[in-house]
Amino acid sequence: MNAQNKQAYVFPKFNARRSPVPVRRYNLPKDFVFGASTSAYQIEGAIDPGTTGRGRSIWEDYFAARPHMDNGEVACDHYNRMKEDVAMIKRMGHKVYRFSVSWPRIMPDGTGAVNEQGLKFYSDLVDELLESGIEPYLTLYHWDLPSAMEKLGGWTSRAVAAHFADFAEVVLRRLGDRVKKWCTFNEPEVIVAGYIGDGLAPGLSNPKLRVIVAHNLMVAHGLAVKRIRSLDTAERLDVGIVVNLVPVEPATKSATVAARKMWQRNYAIYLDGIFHGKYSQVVLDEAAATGAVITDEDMALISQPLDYLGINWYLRLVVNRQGRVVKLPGAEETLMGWEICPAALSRMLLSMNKEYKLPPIYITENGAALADTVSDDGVHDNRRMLYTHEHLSAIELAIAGGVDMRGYFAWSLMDNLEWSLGYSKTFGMVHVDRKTMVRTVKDSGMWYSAMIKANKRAEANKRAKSAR
Ligand code: PNW
Repeated sequence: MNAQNKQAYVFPKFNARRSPVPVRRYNLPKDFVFGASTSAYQIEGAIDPGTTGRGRSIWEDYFAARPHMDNGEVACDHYNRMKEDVAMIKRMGHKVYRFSVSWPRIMPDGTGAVNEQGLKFYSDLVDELLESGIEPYLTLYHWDLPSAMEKLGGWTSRAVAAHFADFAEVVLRRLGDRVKKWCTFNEPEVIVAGYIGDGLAPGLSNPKLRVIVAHNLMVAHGLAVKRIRSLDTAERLDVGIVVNLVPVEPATKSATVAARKMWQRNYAIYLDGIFHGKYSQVVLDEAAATGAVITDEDMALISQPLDYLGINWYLRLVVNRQGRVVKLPGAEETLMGWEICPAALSRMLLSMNKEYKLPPIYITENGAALADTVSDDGVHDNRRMLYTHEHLSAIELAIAGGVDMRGYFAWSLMDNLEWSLGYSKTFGMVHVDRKTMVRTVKDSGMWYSAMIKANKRAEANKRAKSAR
């Protein structure tokens, strides 16, 4: 297919006056930004080293060992449709776009030689975004580790942490003149899952690695932050990290201790390291039992000040006194089996704000895998529209309670490779036809777009009034 006959994207009609979900102005701070997130491996495709110069990642290894699964060979073919995709994002009215760069695309062996073709792809993407009035939010690592790095021990290895900082420098030297928002890691907790046994690359299942990998990732984060700040342009840049947080709520009062421990062990470990400069006792006990080495020097690296915190929010968990997850009667779930519970997002943000001295916060991912209705007149997904509205309302509540929230990114811009779950779990606000690759903005995407416009208009009116 050449560029001319490629039908890029479809915008069905959407009548905001008939919308089942309100298109309204939320009470948000001025300059609050709206956009969507993606990640390199989930959308790019073009993983063939012969034509792209890209190196192999642990996900090719993972899928090679599991040939029955969907894989990332084509994904959304974004590598070949980047310009059309940016045009679509612009037309949707998004002001920001969060994406990740692929380490093996930029440095095929993880260290040493740089693949200019790969680096240029991201440089072109950034130019295209800026020319379209969209601010890029760049994530350095969203799970596609070069295979060569896994051979060194992957995220159990300090050498890999050091190579990561070098990789960060390569990207920064090329894009640091245009990208202002930098993120080291996406979801350390889920990266750890790939080592302790939860169906993600590299596909290990050794529970003893939990704290070792978690801590090493935080050291890698610290090294990268330090490196970025040491480079000339660094004062102008905002550097942060993205963590996935799942509040653990007690089913009964007697489950309070169990709930707290699970939260500390899996999620607060990152917040404690970054914002308190020390881990909780549960984590320290596990570190001692599994041989994780944690020094004061490490903790100083990890707790360097950040310009922002990104939070990916999908679900809450409820546990009983034994610390086992229970389902509450009436709980509504997505196709991932994740409970839809926006109230828990407000509660979590408000309680975190008391417990930590937090920098500005972005919700860097939030969304739902749901069954969409694809028809001739569009792709209907009322529940996703409502889900987004409910979560924005939850954020509004947190803001009213004093939390410094700066933006919201929907997960995801478009239907993509949901890792080991393949293409069946669709989170997009844009539908992607798996055969033709044609993008169709779903009703939720049209609603989101109308909502962004309404909020921008309200903001402009407010400014005009205060100027008078
Ligand atoms: C995130 N959990 O992963 C990732 O950043 C995306 O790449 C992914 O597609 C998206 O969420 C949807 O899964 C998560 O179990 C994986 O809590 C697991 C969890 C949360 C986020």
